[in-house]
Amino acid sequence: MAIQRTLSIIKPDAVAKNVIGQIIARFEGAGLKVVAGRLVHLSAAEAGQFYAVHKERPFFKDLVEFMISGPVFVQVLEGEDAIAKNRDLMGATDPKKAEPGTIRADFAESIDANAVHGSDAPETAAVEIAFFFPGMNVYSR
Ligand code: IDP
Repeated sequence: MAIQRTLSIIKPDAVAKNVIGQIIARFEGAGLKVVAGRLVHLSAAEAGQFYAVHKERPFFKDLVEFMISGPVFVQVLEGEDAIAKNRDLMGATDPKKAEPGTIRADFAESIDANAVHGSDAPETAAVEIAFFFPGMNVYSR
């Protein structure tokens, strides 16, 4: 299996709960490395651009409002099969349907406030990483 990079976002609900470290510990425990990371408070334009793929969906406005409701922690995770591994650790989009022991089962309240984002494919990972970390700000280690 190849070494991959994926974009992970710890969303405003989880940042407000002060569980950034606990969530990162899940990634590290599964063998993923944080190779870039920072807190950012998105503007509505940035959140809308990031989630542009969903702009026709009925939940788009609520999603953007939620994503700008407080700071988020954006990070790049690197490791074997990082994209799928991160998605497995996150659990299902709706925390009520997420497997016990997943990040969303343990830290998320609702499908709107669901603690984390993770890229879903190599193409989206590349675009999403470049969105937050253009240029030289990602370090392999
Ligand atoms: P994902 O985050 O598990 O990849 P996506 O389908 O890409 O899920 O949706 C992006 C985000 O939009 C979700 O994490 C969730 O916050 C929100 N979302 C998705 N579906 C719904 C819905 O049916 N109602 C409300 N919010 C939704």
